[in-house]
Formats: sequence, structure tokens, C-alpha cells
Amino acid sequence: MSKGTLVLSIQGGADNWSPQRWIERFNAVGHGRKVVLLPEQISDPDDVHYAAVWKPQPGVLAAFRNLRAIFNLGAGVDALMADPTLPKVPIVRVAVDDLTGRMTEYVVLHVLIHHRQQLSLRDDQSRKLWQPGAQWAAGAVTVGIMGLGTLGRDAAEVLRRMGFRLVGWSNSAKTMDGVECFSGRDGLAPFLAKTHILVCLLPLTAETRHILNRRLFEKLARNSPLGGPVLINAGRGGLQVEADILSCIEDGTLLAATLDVFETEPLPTNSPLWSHPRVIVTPHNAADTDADAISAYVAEQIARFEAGEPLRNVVDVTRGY
Ligand code: NDP
Ligand code: OXD
Repeated sequence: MSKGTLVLSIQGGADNWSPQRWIERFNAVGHGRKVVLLPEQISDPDDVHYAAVWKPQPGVLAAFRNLRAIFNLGAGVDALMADPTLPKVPIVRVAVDDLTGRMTEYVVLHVLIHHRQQLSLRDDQSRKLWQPGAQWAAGAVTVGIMGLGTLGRDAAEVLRRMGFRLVGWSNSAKTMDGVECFSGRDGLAPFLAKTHILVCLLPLTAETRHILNRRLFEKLARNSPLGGPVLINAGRGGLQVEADILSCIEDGTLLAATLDVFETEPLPTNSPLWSHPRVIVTPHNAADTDADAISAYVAEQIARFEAGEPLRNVVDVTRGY
């Protein structure tokens, strides 16, 4: 009897993320399950039981009537949610230690860059200026994390251990050791009023689109030892209004920003963000997931599912994440 086919639909990617490498990986962990890379012709569409996808073309999965689950090869499912023809089967997203650890590295790195005034020191170096300036303790800085999910919680825990003060914001109410937690629309303003460095690790949904705008930046705490509020966005580009970020840095509403994600990716070469001295641009690589870890995770989830156990990290499609 057929084990059922696994189809792959993977947009772009080079080297480790190339579609060919994904086929090799899924063949290695699939225990003989047939693996087909779309748009290759499928001889028996009804034999397709699983799909593993990254930004698939809308409609590409609609023909598979016997699909049992869709595995998104990343943490964010916004690209999938935008496809109204998606079969109504469970969608599983990636939540693995490898990705979480890499994101925490990124958040800690950029919090420290701003906390330790690395942009100014770099500028001084370029002008051969020896200017040690003022320094303050981590405990003088409050980091506010938007999104206390898999990624936000881990980053918060590590930053707290480093001595920063932590506040967090999420949809549902939470309690976390050493993190003052706020939730929902009503919790947003009090959360912002305490935040010196704002770290955004929200998913992109209808509710969060363009949430990082001027009105929000104006509510950030103005008593930061850094001299002004800082934004770090590693969630999605659709969360931010880039014109507002630039104008807020120009007029001092924001001191600086680190951006890993953009409204249009790759960031167009004519974007002023590229060359702004108070903006750090990274190419949506805050947390490149290890592809071996993901294929092993998908194979393990399929094995659980076929043994009658529940899938883990299933997306709530009504919330969109
Ligand atoms: P989770 O789903 O685990 O966490 C999402 C968090 O956001 C939850 O705490 C949730 O609240 C909160 N949230 C969602 N909507 C709202 C809202 N309207 N108001 C307040 N809080 C809200 O996701 P992850 O932590 O795994 O990932 C977060 C995002 O990071 C991904 O969706 C993706 O876009 C991005 N990402 C970026 C990467 C990069 O390289 N730049 C790599 C990987 C991910 P609650 O807990 O109450 O549900
Ligand atoms: C993800 C990403 O969502 O890499 O996993 O952006």
C-alpha cells in the first residue's frame, strides 16, 4: 500500500535552501515515502497526503483532495494565510530550538549594539575620535518585546538574565518570571510607556499589519538613557510603516532602528533605509533555520500524526498565526 506522497512547493532559495536540497533531505527522512517537487507533474494527485511549503504560489495545493496536513517550512505563516484556496487541513509551522536560538542571538546582538552605543562608536572610529562617553548598566534599560510566543519568550528570558528590565506584550494575558506582561489593545499603551528598546517579534496578521507606525512610536518611553527609543523589527516587513520609521528618526521620535524585514524584499536599492546612519539593515536573515532540523521535525510530526497523536504547533487560522 502507498505511504502517500509528500509534495514540496518551495519558492526561491540557494545553497542549503535550494529545492533540490530539500528533496534530498525529505528523501533521507521519509522512510521510502514518495517526494515530489512541484510543479513537477503528479501522476496520482489523490495519493498526496502531505505538503511541505515555503511561500507557495496561491492555488498550488488546491487540487490535492486527500491532503492531511500542510507543513510550513518557517515560523511565519502570513504567505500561506493569503491563499484563499488553501485546503482546510491542519497547518503546522516551525518551532524548533535551532531557529529560536538563532533569533535570540539576533535580538541580543542588536539590543547590545544600541545599548552599548555601537553606532556612535563606529562613527567616532571612522573619524579617529577617542570619545568613551557615558555608559549605563543594563538594568537602566527596559526592553519591550512585542510578541511573547516561541521566539519572544526565549529572547526575553536571555535578556533578563543579562540584567535588562523586561516588559512584554501579547494577545492573551501571560505571566513570566521577571517580565512585566501586558496584553490586548488596552495593554499596548502602558507597555509602550515603559519601553526604551522595542523588539518586534509579532506575526503579520490583519490585526498587526502596519502596527509599527508613528502613533505607536510616539507612545514609547522618552526617559531612555540611550537618548531616545530604539526599534528592532525581526517579525515581518508588513508590520512596519517605513516612511514613519524614517521620519521618526529624523525628528527624534526614534533614536535608531535595526530592521531585518521590509515591506518589499529584497529592500529596493533606492530605499533611504540602506544608507541611513541610524538604521541597521539585515537581509531577512535574523534566524535562518537549519534545513536538516526542519526536515527531521516534519518527519517526526508525520510519524506522530500517523500514530494517532496530535500535531504540534498547529496554526489557528482564525487568528492567522
Ligand atoms: P508565535 O506564534 O509563537 O508567537 C506570536 C506572539 O505574538 C504570541 O505571543 C501572540 O500572542 C502575539 N500576537 C499575535 N497577534 C497579536 C496581536 N494582535 N496583539 C498582541 N500580540 C499578538 O510566533 P513565533 O514567536 O514563533 O514567531 C513570531 C514571528 O517571527 C513569525 O510569525 C515570523 O513572522 C517572525 N520570524 C522572523 C524570522 C526572521 O528571520 N526575521 C524568523 C522566524 C520568525 P499570544 O501568545 O497571546 O497568542
Ligand atoms: C520564518 C522566517 O518565518 O524565516 O521562519 O522568516
